[in-house]
Amino acid sequence: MREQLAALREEGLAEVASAQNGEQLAAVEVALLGRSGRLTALLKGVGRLAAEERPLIGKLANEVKAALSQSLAAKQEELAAAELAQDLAGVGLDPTLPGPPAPFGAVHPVMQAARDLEDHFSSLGYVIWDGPEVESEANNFDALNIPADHPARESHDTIWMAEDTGPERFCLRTHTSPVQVRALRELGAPLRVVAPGRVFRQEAQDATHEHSFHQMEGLVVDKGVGVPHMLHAMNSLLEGVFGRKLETRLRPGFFPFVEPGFELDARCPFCKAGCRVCKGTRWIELMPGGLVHPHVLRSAGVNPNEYSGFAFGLGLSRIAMLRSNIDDIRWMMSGDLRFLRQFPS
Ligand code: FA5
Repeated sequence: MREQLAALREEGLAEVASAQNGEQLAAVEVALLGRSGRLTALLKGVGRLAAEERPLIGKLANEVKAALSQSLAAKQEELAAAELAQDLAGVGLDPTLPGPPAPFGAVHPVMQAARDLEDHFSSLGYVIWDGPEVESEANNFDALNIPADHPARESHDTIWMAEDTGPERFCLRTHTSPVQVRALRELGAPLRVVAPGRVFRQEAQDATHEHSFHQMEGLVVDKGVGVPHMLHAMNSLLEGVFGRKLETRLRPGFFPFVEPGFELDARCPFCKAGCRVCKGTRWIELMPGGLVHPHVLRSAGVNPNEYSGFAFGLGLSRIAMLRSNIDDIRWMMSGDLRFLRQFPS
């Protein structure tokens, strides 16, 4: 039986090698290793062998089977590659040519506005600073002089993290102002930073209000900084981002972390006599700001007798709306390609 197995191995390997295509190879496999194939037929004789011969023959049979299976697999790969090459040659395809270009996305209008503003402020010597979207209650409210009973801390305005995270409470930041405190603590005074980023509020949505939107914080702290410096920064940023002078108005505004506080509004570009975007007022609230409250400077370890500063919180999503003529903020997060394709970068 040893000789028969050796012969099966030699002949089998030769048959595999001479197969011309997949069909022939399949037939060779069945004839060699199939249920009624030559190996099975041979092994039927094992029962007639002496008991001590049987394990040796069994081992040899396994080796033959493994050798034939291996060569069948290798041959199958070889034939498949040859068939593919033939198919490609048949259709005149050059596999070395580059494929069709992948479709490119574009930069979202909010990010386009953010990048332009970052360029504008970098050119004025500001540092771009980043803060986390999950923020501590201490940074989001306490350090900013927002009192413990301020309505903004209520759960219908602020999205709080689960309360079992420890003694400190965390929330999704409701504005980019906590980055003022973080930047001051890390960089110290004097400093000039802008911090773009996403913020979150429990908000009834409408054409100008989203629950997740973008702001850009600005903070300048130095000796002798005052309101004229703030106004210059605000107006120059609007010119930088719109490429022209916008009609704006400044009115008093209250924020616990600035004193005095202001609101800068821009003339609504969508109407002449009031619309749903400006809610009939002809003005769009764009950018509050003011002189940094001494409490904020002190929370960050800066001496308010030595330094003063201004801060502003720009509604980046609203800037993008005005700039790109988008009359409903809800388009921004819709993920609708018909909307996004209108803003190639
Ligand atoms: C603030 O968030 C203050 N942190 C801004 C600030 C910074 C004041 C520094 C003083 C000094 P306010 O809640 O008004 O303020 O939001 C700032 C701007 O974000 C608004 O003028 C508006 O343009 C935009 N904004 C506010 N709420 C929404 C909303 N739900 N959806 C889209 N944009 C909004």
